[in-house]
Amino acid sequence: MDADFIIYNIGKLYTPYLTPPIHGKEMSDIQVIENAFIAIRDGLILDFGDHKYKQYKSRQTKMLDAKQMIVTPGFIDSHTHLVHAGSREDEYAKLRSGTPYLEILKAGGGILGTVEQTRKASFDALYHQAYASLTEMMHYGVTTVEAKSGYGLEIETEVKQLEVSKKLNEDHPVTVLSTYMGAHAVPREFQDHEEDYIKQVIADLDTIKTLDLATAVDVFCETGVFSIEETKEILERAKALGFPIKIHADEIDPLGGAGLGVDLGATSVDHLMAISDKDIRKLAYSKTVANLLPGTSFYLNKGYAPARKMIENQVAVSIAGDYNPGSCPTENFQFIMHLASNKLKMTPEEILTAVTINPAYHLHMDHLIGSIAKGKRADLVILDAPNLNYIFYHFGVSHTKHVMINGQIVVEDRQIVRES
Ligand code: IZC
Ligand code: ZN
Repeated sequence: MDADFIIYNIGKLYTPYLTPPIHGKEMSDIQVIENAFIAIRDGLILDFGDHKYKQYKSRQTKMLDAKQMIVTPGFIDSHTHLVHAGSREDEYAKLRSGTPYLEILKAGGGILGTVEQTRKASFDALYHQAYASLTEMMHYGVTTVEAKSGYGLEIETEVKQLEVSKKLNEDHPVTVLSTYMGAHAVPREFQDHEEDYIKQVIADLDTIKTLDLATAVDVFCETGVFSIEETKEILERAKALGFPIKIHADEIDPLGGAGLGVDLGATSVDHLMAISDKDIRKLAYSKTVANLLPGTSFYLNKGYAPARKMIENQVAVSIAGDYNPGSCPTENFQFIMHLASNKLKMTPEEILTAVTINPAYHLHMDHLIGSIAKGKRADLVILDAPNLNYIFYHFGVSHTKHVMINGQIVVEDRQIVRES
């Protein structure tokens, strides 16, 4: 069968190949093919390997010489707060001088400041700001992004945010998956009667379901935000409606959100800087993926999640960027991957698993993306590096040479060639 596109002369092709969730020690198990090719047809991978690709070549086939560079599956950023208005550089000085993140929120700033701006922002303003961030992420090799709502904290703005994500998914080459996060903070107007806000979120879940605007539901389970009991109440309703669920868990205080996530069958539990040993053991061999966000530890100058302990205990780990205006204002996913290496002490192979097949699994997308496999989507990154180790060692820059999404080149020679 003829290919539409062939990438040839690949120095080394790296891909996970085991069935996810890939736990602990198996995360190092990566397939490496030298002098490889990938043949693509109708946006999907037709074949790949180190044998001859000539059989797939016709006069119409587009050819891309990878010039001995390396190729990996497109990176999946499985935790972002992509759609929001404004920025919070005024808080940066406070954070730097030691004011805790939760104290800023308690004083009515932080998330609530972004809520105020997002409520006021037009659909177009939100769309353009998020569009530009998405393009920046794509430049770093990200081909799928999860985007949470949670800056409305009332149904109109939550719907506006989710509709922006939906339109971005339609217009932008990057795949955008939406998560409803009405339980991101308690809005100012409910500060004295938080229980009514929980009721509101639970009622709004029905609306989100009816409008089909989200593929998952998330809750910020943290001191001063939502307790374990409140998180459970909201997520049990979400589950009853058929939503996959996830939790911002044990980020600052060890409340036990990770353990709750396993009990409820969450697809992922995210952050986990303060996770207990008991909850690490609960996560071991489970279907709940530990989604670690080292960029947040870096920016907030906090401790890092105990990734090595999790991997040694057979937890399935993924890594995400957490792009947001308050605790991780960067779209540089390759820097996040460097932090996973330098601070979480993960190996290059573990990190590759953690940014491809494991996030694909917890986003329920592993049948389509997350590895280089026949029949999967041709979402690929060609990196200007001699081997996988190099991209973690040479940090702070983008190693991306070309990016392909759905069989189309979207970044060519470091330039964005297709934005929509
Ligand atoms: O806007 O501060 N942690 N949510 C939970 C965030 C960070 C986003 C923000
Ligand atoms: Zn988050």
